[in-house]
Amino acid sequence: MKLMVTEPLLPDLSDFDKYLQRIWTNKILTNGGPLHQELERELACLLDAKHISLFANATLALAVAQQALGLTGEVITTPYSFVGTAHTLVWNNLTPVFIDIEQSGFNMDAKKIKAAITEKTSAIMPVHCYGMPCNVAEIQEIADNYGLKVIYDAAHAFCVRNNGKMLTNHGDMSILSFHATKVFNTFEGGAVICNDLRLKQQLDSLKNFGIYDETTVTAIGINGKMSELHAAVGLAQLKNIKNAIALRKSIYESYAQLLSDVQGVTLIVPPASLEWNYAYLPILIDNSSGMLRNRLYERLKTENIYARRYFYPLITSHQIYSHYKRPNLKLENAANRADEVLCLPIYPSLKECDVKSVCRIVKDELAG
Ligand code: T4K
Repeated sequence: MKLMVTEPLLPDLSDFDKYLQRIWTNKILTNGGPLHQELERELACLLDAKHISLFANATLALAVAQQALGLTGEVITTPYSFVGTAHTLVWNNLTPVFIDIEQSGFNMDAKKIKAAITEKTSAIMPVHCYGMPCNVAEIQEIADNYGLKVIYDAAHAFCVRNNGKMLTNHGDMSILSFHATKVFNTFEGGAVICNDLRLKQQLDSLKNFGIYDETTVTAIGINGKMSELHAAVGLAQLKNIKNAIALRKSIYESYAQLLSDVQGVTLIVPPASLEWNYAYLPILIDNSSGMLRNRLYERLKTENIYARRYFYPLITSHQIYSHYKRPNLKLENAANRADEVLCLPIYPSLKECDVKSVCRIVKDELAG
């Protein structure tokens, strides 16, 4: 049997069916229908969000959010992310300016932001990688001092609380992904969280072609709407989400215990202030230029275990991004992390015996 890096959370079919009955009865399939509205309300409550706008996926949500904030010129971001993060900037004719991540950790190094600011900079777009919090206080202070917007790619940060506050309530906007591979999924989907009603109205307009009413179009929008079917999946998923995160936590704890005595392997240790969502299980393999990590990755594959190297290669290592690299902005930590990281399988239905098998192979390969 194959073990993949993740397996999607699926709702109980009978719960889902109740929502399908409602769609079939009221015949509203999309365009902000009743299930869409209900999911927005339920998510706002779960995530302590003032305003939330659902989208067809996080990529469209990021792109529309950048337009709603009126970003121009350059946006400071991280090379250690999914390519979609940077793609959205380029699609909006913005220039991504990549800065390094922290020496230990996975997120943008706030200390490196100032050196990247120019007269063209309009925003900072950090990523809460694996749902681990960025240095939100320092990032906000710099943004305030320089008059910049902050837009968090929080694709991994569903339901993460730090120091008692939802991580998605920082910055001007936070974007969540509800893709099949995420902690909470609507098959495909995403959302923008913000504190400003005017921005929420703008997001809602932009994701619906900029239509104001039957005869008035006020913005050059796009179709970024979430359908009623996807909202139905989301509503049915919500019934089980806390349990799903609890199961992820216990799987993380098994890994942490089983790998604790393995030399050269480092796991994320969530600080006491953090209520994490255990979205990913990245381990760092202490080695030079990724050789040992790659050997382990291949060995796991031969045993039918499909770990993933999120995020190798760095965004800036792709030819299409090479000309965005700035010689004065070194990306050494990000390059090292990309060579060290391996994300092991983690998902609510993963069995304890499978965790043991993965750890046995990790130990065996690294000892050999
Ligand atoms: N920002 C960040 C920081 C992100 O990580 C992402 C997405 C985005 C923005 C954009 O969000 P969306 O626009 O997608 O909402 C996956 C996902 O496709 C992608 O959503 C995700 N990040 C990225 C980190 O991972 P791949 O290329 O690894 O996907 P794939 O198809 O290889 O799936 C991984 C494993 O999951 C498979 O081996 C098996 C399992 N799987 C996957 C799917 C799609 C299933 O069991 N069932 C499924 O339906 O990119």
